[in-house]
Amino acid sequence: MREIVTFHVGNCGNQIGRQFWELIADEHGIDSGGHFVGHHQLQAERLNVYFNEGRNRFIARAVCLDGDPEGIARLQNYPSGKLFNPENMVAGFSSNDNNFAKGYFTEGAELMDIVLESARKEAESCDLLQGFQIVHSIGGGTGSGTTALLVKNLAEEYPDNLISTYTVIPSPKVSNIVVEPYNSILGLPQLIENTHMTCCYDNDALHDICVKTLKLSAASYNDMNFIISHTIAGLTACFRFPGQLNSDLHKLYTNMVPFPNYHFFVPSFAPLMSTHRAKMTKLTVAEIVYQVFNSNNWLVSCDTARGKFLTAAAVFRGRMSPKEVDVQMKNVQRKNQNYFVEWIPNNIKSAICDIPPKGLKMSATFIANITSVQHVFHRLHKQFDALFRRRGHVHWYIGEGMEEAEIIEAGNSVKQFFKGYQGLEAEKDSSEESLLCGSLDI
Ligand SMILES: Nc1nc2c(ncn2[C@@H]2O[C@H](COP(=O)(O)OP(=O)(O)OP(=O)(O)O)[C@@H](O)[C@H]2O)c(=O)[nH]1
Ligand SMILES: [Mg+2]
Repeated sequence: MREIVTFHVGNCGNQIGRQFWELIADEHGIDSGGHFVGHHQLQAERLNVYFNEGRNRFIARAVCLDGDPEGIARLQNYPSGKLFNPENMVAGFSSNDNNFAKGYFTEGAELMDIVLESARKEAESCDLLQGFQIVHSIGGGTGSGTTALLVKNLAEEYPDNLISTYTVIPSPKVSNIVVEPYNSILGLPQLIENTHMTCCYDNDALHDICVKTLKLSAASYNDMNFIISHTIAGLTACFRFPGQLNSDLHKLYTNMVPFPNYHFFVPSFAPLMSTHRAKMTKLTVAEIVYQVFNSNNWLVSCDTARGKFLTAAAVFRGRMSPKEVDVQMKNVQRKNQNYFVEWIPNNIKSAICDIPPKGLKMSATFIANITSVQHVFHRLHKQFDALFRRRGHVHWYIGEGMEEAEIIEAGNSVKQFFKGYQGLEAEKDSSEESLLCGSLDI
């Protein structure tokens, strides 16, 4: 069996991570005590990809870390807390105060030996480890700094394994922590260099989905995490249930990433509808396909019509006709040929997993390696630049041993990175200019 080790880092990582495990435990028939109570062979067949089998019960193969001990205590106090191995719960003495430098150089760094030791134990007990997945927010001190350090160490120690991250991007619509652009810009270079796949979850887009699409009165973390954890469960359904396409991290990596550094994915999920609309809408394959390509369902704020798809993958869940899926997906590609780079043939892969998520008859999760993701980096860099030009708040970072030159270097490397996306788009023919302000024809 090809196993995956999961890390939750910081408050956000642990909240979303917990919800992810609750969802997949339920899908595999594991109760909160870790006992298998499922009714179907399919639920058990690939359980070992994510769960360790202990004496009479299954345990999440997860390492949960947070500078803040209360975050870890909270996690353990949930009914699902028993799914986790207490030896893999790593807490510091206090939060890293929204400071990348604390998470990377000082307080977070002190936890790294314990974290890596837990990871080693997990990796050694695997039959054939395929890689790691990390859930975190790049805005927090622990989520940015300690994740960056973790990724660096994992890349050095496990050069043959893949590292994927589920990365929450900060937005002023959701958080008022002024130094988040610093943390993001300082954390991104490690993600660019040392991870293989990064699925971005932009709180800006998630906020708008909650308020505008789902018509909720406000966007709470719980609501946003519900969407995020469902897309992680959707994407990993191919790893967790039998099937051929994108059935492990390596296959997904091969299909999705044409150039190693350009591995930042924009996810979308369907169905996403207000309760009112859900009552009026018949859920069909056509509706699901319409929604995943609709930028209102994209979990990153970027204009789909201002980019090109390098690659994409969709995971449909539920009982549906494969032919219908194929027809609908081909239809979108045919109508929007100009939005797909022509030099990667068959660049959208669709997999179908018969088992729908709980409470739905069908769903789809989609990830796009699309050049418009650059706009998120651009946005973060702009916010960073406005602060850094005035050296605002820099002393917090210098005080933890960072040098100004390191901040400058991180800023330059992110800038260079997002300019690289423009190079990938450069082949656009001029006839596309008229489409720039439009949207995909679905
Ligand atoms: N979507 C989502 N975003 C969150 C959640 N919790 C925090 N965030 C966002 O993540 C950023 C803060 O990161 P945290 O995870 O709270 O910080 P941390 O990693 O624990 O780091 P420190 O507390 O500074 O040590 C902000 O941009 C928040 O808006 C969550 O549960 N869901
Ligand atoms: Mg915290």
